[in-house]
Amino acid sequence: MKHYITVILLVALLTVLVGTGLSNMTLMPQLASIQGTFIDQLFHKHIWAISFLFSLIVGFMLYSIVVFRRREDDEYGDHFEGNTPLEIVWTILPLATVLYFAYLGAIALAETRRADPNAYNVTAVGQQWSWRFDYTDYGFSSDELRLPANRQTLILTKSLDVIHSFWIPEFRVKQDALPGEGMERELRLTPTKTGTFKVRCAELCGTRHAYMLADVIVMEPDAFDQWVQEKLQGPGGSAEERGAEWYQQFGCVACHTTDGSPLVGPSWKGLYGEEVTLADGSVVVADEAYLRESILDPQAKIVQGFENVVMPPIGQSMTPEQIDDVIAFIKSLGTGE
Ligand code: HEC
Ligand SMILES: [Cu+2]
Repeated sequence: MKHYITVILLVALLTVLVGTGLSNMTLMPQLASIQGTFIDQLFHKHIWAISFLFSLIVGFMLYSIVVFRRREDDEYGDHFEGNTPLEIVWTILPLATVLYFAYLGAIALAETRRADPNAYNVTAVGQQWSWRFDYTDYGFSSDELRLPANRQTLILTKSLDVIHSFWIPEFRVKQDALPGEGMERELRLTPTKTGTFKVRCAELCGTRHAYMLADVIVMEPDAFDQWVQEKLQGPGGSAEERGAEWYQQFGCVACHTTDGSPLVGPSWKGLYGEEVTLADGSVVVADEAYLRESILDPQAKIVQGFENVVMPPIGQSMTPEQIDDVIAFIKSLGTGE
């Protein structure tokens, strides 16, 4: 009996030490959304559950190793087989714990999906290897995600090529972006802190997966409305300047450079008017028609040496004017001859 009391006290003490230690370590980035609070509450309960389990196992083990170690004059220990009451206890207790956590998890999941009827809509489009945000209520797109603080945004995720995953660690919640018609998924975000965060892709999606980041800027509602007004006016300037903007916004920048160094796709420097060798060995001149076709139907002509990467059909989400602007931008990067 004396042994049991000592071990129980030891386990209780260890639990408090380990649990307090883990709770005070900064295991997670700052919390910046309402949905994230439910995830953090779950984490908090898990930390105490694992602290107790750890202490139970390690406490019993250390105590036995020290107190019941073999001494010179020891006999062999008693031999016994099974202990029915103990087995019943260690089946029912873990089962009850797991069911309890499943229940907590289901409630937390429901809370993160709680809909605000005033939520406004943004479609997050993943493609290798960038994000684009379509503000469908307003009709413009952006390569950074700007959100007003303390208002819910309903994010629809989708992908143009492979499976990506939309994740802002400070907001905790995460959603896959899937390719294909009708495969959009919902994610609700209510940011609680202004500041700059990052969306990252949480699903390994190819060579430059680690660089698939986008800025998330949470703003005061007034500043957000002002930004919306600016975006609604569209980028001003010449066709080249607008083209440079689309180059960023539609994610061409993830695969094409403008300085001559090849990335995942060929560089655009000096591309216009150049003779391009295709995968089948034929040669074409990179005129406007070729560029337009390469953007709208990337698989029609494959450039030699780039057979292994599939350019996503981004051109289909661009307006003809935007494509004209991009072509003007490519022309401004010098001609082949
Ligand atoms: C995932 C990487 C990727 C992205 C993003 C991408 N491309 Fe490409 N692009 C390629 C690859 C690879 C090739 C070469 C193979 C081919 O012809 O399909 C290519 C070829 C091209 C060509 C022909 C280039 C040449 O040297 O003949 C043009 C023009 C082009 N892309 C335009 C665009 C535009 C405009 C965008 C953005 C709207 C874009 N690309 C986004 C990978 C990409
Ligand atoms: Cu990705």
